[in-house]
Amino acid sequence: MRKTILLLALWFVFSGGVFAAETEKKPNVLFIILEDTHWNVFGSYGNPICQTPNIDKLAQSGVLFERAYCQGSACNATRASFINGLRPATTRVWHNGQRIRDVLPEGIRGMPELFKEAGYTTIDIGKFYHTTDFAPKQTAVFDVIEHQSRPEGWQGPPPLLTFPPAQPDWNKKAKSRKKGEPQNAQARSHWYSDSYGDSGLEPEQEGDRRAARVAVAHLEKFAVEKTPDKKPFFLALSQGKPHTPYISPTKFATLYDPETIPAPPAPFETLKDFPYVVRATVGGPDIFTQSPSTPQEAREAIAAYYGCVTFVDENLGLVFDALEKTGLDKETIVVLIGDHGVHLGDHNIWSKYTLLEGTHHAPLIVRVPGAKENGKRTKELVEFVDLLPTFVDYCGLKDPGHLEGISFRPLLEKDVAIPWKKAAFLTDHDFGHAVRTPKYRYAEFGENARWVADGLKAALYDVEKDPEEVVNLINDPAYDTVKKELADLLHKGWKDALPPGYGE
Ligand SMILES: [Ca+2]
Repeated sequence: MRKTILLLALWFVFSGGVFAAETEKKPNVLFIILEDTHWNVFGSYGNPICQTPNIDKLAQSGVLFERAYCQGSACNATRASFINGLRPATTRVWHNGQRIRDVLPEGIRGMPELFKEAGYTTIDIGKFYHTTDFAPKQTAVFDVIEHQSRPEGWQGPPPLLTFPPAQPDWNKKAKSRKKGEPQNAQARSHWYSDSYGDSGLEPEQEGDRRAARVAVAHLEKFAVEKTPDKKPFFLALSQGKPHTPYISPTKFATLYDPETIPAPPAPFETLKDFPYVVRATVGGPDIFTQSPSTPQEAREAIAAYYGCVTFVDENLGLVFDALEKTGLDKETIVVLIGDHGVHLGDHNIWSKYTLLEGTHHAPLIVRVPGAKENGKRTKELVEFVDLLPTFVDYCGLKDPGHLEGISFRPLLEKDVAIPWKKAAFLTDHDFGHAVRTPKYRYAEFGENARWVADGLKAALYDVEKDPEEVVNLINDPAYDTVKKELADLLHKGWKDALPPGYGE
């Protein structure tokens, strides 16, 4: 008996008191998914203007990943990838038009299925998969679905909170550049992607605020439950912002003065012969759809985007406060991501869908109670496909055997520098594939790159020296060896880039 206690004590000391899959109570998981989030928009990532005090507090008490990369280039592809721990080549979900139910191979079990099988209560608040209709079977696994359409035949509980309908105040004007709109365009433009500014709603009328309120209500309900067989929870909370349209309540829409916003980095000229040139010259898919932004419009849109981010931060502050007040913060893993990145006017590009840094580089903050590295930041490369393996590791989920990432738990608990992934692997349906190492980005534009014409077939950036990606080195003979090494890495694939001892 004494020996057992001693061994247990030793284990606790050496494990740092962090959750262990089999021997400890399973941790709860709060998985926060923001939309289209620029990798450095939070104060904790170095943004000097955009205010995100609540997210920064999470970063200060957890681990901030400076180099986190999603695998797909838009909602549907990236979500199908990280939810299932698979890369787009395996999910077969490459773009936003594909229904997951038509293409995802049979037998794949992702976050909802694995958490539920492991005895968790599974709660979805807001968007999880791209749409419920795309993934009805997977969405139906959730025990609770709020602020998201429910699959046909789903028999879960009614909403915990109800809210009155919200009618925007049309006198508050969001800016819209959509041309040829009908006469009621001023009102309709509030909901168009191609607009920015005031949403015409009060904060408490906004869907994102309401989703946060629902999350708070679920946390408070969980905290007072006393049943002996109480299950841990997996709560996925999404915020629709800062996706376009960049509209938010007055307080946030007017928070940042466009005159104080610097012009976007990376001039358009650096894209010479690139497949993105058409998009960058005739307009983007989400905002400035008709023609490129003027310098003034770019500053205004970025200010409006920052307003959306600060609004989201305030919403999350309510959730983080509830975690602390209930004491659940001590037994809950918190993970915050942007589902993918976004270009805010760099290279004349708005939106995503490129093989440049803006699309796949996204924020990732993780707080595991008691983890040794909490309070630090890491430059090690992680991929969003690593999220599910990490949950498997911490939460005692059954490994489904098909995962294409690795648990980054060692990065949260390491005492010394350890060898880590050599590269992140990135895809875009229209443009091809890329590999990102700590120093370089190398991209090959594929057959789907509809606008390649006689332009470049590949691109190489020294991102360490040139973080804005303005000097394409692909035709520079001094980089021939680097080019060959990176092309080999890209063609060999992700398994070859794993740390020693993984994937063998
Ligand atoms: Ca998105």
